[in-house]
Amino acid sequence: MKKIIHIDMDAFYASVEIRENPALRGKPVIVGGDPHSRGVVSTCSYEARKFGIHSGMAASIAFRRCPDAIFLRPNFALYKEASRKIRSIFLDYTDLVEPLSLDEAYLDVTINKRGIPYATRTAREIKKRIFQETGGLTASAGVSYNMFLAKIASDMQKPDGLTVITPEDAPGILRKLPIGKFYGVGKVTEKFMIEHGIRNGADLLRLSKEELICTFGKTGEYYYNVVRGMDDREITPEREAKSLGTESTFQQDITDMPELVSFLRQQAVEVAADLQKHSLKGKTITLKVKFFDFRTITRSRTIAEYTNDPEQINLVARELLLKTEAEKIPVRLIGVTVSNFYDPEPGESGGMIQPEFDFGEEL
Ligand code: TTP
Ligand code: MG
Repeated sequence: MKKIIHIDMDAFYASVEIRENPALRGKPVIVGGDPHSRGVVSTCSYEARKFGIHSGMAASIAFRRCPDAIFLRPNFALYKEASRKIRSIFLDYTDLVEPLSLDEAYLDVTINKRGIPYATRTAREIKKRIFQETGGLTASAGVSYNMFLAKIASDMQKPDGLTVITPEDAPGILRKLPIGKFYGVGKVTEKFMIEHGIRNGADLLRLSKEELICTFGKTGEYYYNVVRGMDDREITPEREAKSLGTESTFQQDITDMPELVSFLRQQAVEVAADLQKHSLKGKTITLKVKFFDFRTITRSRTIAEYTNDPEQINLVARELLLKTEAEKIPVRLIGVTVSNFYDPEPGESGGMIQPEFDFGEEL
């Protein structure tokens, strides 16, 4: 039997914002668009959820429900940074990691790199490391014997939950599960199903495979199986990255060159470790610097030999840094990326795929 963990960060964007500004802790915090125009809520803290506020809602409605809430615009670079950290933690346990979004991933830990015999213990350790290594963000974990059930489990005791669904538990949980909570059932399908008397797993169980296929096509077969706790999907690891990098936004802009140089060294060490973890070597080293006024520059150099050596990456990145105006202009963010990988089987890996934690879409 497989051992699958699903990890989902709690109130992700909002939690990152609260970490950045601890004065927000305990308050209703809403991340999204402008409440006084046509903005939409991306997410909100659990305190805001008590007012009936949720993702996807018009921010103006959220404002009416809780005028005292703190409304923030999203800061994607920060979320990507946290996402990159959690993914690197996952890879310490298994290469079979399938991210669903910035804050969510499936892990197959049937065989895990640390030799931990229990998936539950692995999940507990991952949660703890996420907390420690992202500056106090919490995640909820679900543990089960397939992807469908692991995802249901992670949602059962949010926030900061750890839920296991065993083969014995599964039938009872699935019978009670509201139809909208079945992964793959979106708002439209949910409405359709409820209109046809399918409100939960128990209702779904009454339908034959033929009826379901007739109504929903191939998805019907999926519904038939998952409501019986059957899901034989395999975890598909992230498509091969074409670059690996890291970046840090500083709490306060930095003007001191030695301090920047020392940050850069840390980043070179991190990137090198990531490359080694993936058994990759690259030839092009790119430095990214964002100044206090958000002006962003990137500088690259391609070296003669493929490398994943922290010293060599650091050396090149530092030379690139010394040629920038970083000494004169306060720096808000720096990052190092290595690309141009050695590819033993050219053609295997498809086109240019930029991982999400590569350069952000910010200015
Ligand atoms: P979710 O995991 O769905 O939500 P969440 O992490 O904020 O809260 P929780 O998991 O504790 O219920 O989504 C992850 C992030 O994706 C979320 O923080 C913001 C973003 N998001 C949107 O921008 N729009 C949306 O409609 C949703 C659902 C999420
Ligand atoms: Mg989440």
